[in-house]
Formats: sequence, structure tokens, C-alpha cells
Amino acid sequence: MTTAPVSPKPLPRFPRDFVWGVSTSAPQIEGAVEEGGRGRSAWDVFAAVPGRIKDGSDARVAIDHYHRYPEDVALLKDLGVGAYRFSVAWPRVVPDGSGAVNAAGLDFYDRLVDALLAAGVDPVPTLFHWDTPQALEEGGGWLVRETAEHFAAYADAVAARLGDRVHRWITLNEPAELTLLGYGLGQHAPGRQLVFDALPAAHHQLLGHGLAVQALRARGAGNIGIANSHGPTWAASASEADTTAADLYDLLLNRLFADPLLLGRYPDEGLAALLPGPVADDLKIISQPLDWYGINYYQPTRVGAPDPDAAGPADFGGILLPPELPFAPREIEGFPRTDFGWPVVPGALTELLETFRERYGASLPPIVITENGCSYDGLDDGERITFLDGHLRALHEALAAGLDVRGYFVWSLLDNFEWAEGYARRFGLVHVDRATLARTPKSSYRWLRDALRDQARG
Ligand code: IFM
Repeated sequence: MTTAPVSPKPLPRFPRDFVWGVSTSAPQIEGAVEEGGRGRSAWDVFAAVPGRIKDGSDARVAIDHYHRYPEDVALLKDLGVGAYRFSVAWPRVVPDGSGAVNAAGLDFYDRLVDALLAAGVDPVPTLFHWDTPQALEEGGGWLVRETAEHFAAYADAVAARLGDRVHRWITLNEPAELTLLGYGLGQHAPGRQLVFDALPAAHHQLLGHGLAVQALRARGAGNIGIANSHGPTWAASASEADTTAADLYDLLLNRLFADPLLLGRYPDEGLAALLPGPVADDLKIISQPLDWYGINYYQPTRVGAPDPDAAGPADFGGILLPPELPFAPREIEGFPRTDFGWPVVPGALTELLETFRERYGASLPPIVITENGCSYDGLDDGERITFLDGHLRALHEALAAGLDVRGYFVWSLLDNFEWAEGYARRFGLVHVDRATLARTPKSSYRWLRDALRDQARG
């Protein structure tokens, strides 16, 4: 493994109160799926079907964070981050998704939160990172409205137990991906292939977010956000066919999830008419003010009109997009790529933030980058350092241009279960040995630790 050149210059100075963190999620790291009274999740069931996970693995053990969390918290402390974004597993807390709360499940997060606070790290739980309880999935999952209501009851249970020590909350992670990959294309749990009939899953997740915000506020929470994935969409050419395709893709990835939250309306009336109602009333719940808006940024997308002669699905960084869709991904040339094949374009992060300012103006709350990272192999991961260095400089440019960005979380602390890819894609600052599960900090971990010490020196 060669080490890519890294800028010798220290990072520019970020504001003193800027939040530095790293992110993980329960289904990708915890394991222990049959311990402590946890119920089954849609991902447990999906990953058990042969052929669903590319390397034939599953997340029953994952990286055993459930048992090794003290070691992982020690890594956070040594790294020097101020905050840790993790997710709470809904099936651990409410095994059937609705009904009885499992106190033993909450005990685990109780221990984790206490360990984080003792290490001087602010806990930032995400309430839902795709692990829908299987009992709810069998009743329709996010395609049905009741799931949103059950989600709010679960949010209340978590806030009742942790709200005395947790002061920053995230409702959902990336509802766009669950809608598209889980319900639209069937490449993630629950493996449904409904294409555009998956849209109710988007609406019900957004409704679940709004109801959960109400539940958290009723418990006194005052610092709530959501983590949505966004990226600039570039039309493959100026032709009408390509710009129409790119606009539709942008609408589905970006505006379908940001407009209802920030503007209280869907970006397209025809699309809103396809959603289960009462949509107008739901939008009032969905668009309650947020304390901040979380953006997960990885890459821009270049999109064109579908190719009528395409022989099969187009591979878009591991996702297979069928040729029947009204848009098709196109190669982005001239930029390095991660091991996942994703183009590395730090400037697109600045562009994305500028687009948010243009689109949402005064309706845009402060932004937090809730995920940004890359998949590369090896302990001497100079490419990851170059990636992070480049994106942090791009973020600093956005701050200098007056954008109100309050924090940045690296995805991810540890190598983990990368969904349908299994363990082949390594996003961690810390290497995890697949056989022994031993944790070894990579070069990027030491780089970030030094950078954070430098920032702290003011
Ligand atoms: O691993 C995922 C995470 O669960 C959600 N955001 C993107 C990451 C990398 O694919």
C-alpha cells in the first residue's frame, strides 16, 4: 500500500466551539444480536438470505462493540474528539417494535453514555439507523403509517432513560437510502423492489422524524437534528434530456428529504399526490423547527438520461441502478477514487453547502456534517488523510464564505459491516482484524488526533 502525499500544512483554524466527532451505527458495529433481550431486525433477516451480502457475511457479531465498548470509548478519548455519534438499536430497546420496552436493552446504552461522559466525550445518539424491528417490517415496515407512531413511542422511551445525560439527538439516518435501496431496489433490507411505489416509506420516515421530535421536546430535549445524505447532482450535458434526468435525481436524493423538513412542502405536487395522507397535516409535523440540520456527504453524482441500449443495470458505487429508471449515473472523470470507486471531490462539499444556502435561505438552521469519510484498505492509509484534509479545507472555505456549520463527524471510528458489501469496505480510522476483532489505529487516526490537538491549542 502506497501512502498518498498529504498536505504538510496544518488545517486552517476552525471556531473554538466547533464540534469534532466520529460516527458509527448499531447494526454495523454492535453484534450481540441475540443478547440482552434484543428482538430481530429487518437487517438480521435480510443478511441471512444467501446472496444478499456480497462477501457472504452477516452482522451477528459485527465488530463486537456490544462487549468491547470500553475499548472503543478509550479510542475515542485518545483521539480527542468532543462528540461521538452512535445509534440506538430500536429492536434492542423495543424488541417487537411496539409494546413492551426492554430495560436490559436500555441498560447497554446507559453504560455506554456513562462511559462516554467519563471520557469527556459528548454522546450523540441517532434513534434510527435502518434497523427496523422485524415484527414491524412484517406488518409493512415504513410503508405503513403506524411504524412512524411506534417510532415516536420508542423515541420517548429512550429519552426517558437517557435524557438526563444526552443533550444532542439525531432522529433518523439517511431516509433516502432506506427508501431507495431498501424499498425501491431491494439491495438493502427489507429487500423490497417497489421502485416508485416505495415513496410512502419516505413520507412515513419523515413523519416518524416529526413525531419523534415532538416526543423528545416533550422530554425537554433542546438540541435535535437529523442526518440526511446529500450531494450535488451534475447533469451529464446541457441537453434537455440530461438536465431533466439530473433534476429528477436531485429531487429524489436531495429535495424530497430536505424540502419537507425545511420548507414544509414537497418539491413536486405530482409527487406529493402519490403519498399517503393527510399529507398537508403531516407536513406541519415534519417541518417543526430543528436546532440543526445534519448532512452526510460522500460524493457528487453525474447523471444523464437513461441509455435505451443499456444491456443491464448500471453500477453506481456498488448500487445497481436498473435501466428502466428515468436517469442513469455517468462516470465523473478527473478525480481520484476510493476503494469503493467513489470519486473524491472535496470542492463538491462547498458547492453543496452553497446550494443549501441558496435553496433554503433563512429557513436553513445551522448545519452539522454528520458523516464524511472514505473506504480504503491498509493501516498506512495516506489516502484517507488526504481525503479528510481536503474535505476539511473545503468545509473551512464554506465557513469563510459565511455558512453556519457547527460540527464535523468522520465516518467512521472503526472498520465495520458495510451493509450489502459485508466487511470488504473499510471506512475506519481504526483497523479491525476480521479474525480476532483486534483494534489497531491507522495513520489517519494519528493524523486526526494531532490535528485536533493543534485546533485545541487555539
Ligand atoms: O456505512 C454507511 C452508513 O451506514 C450510512 N452512510 C454511508 C456510510 C458509508 O456507505
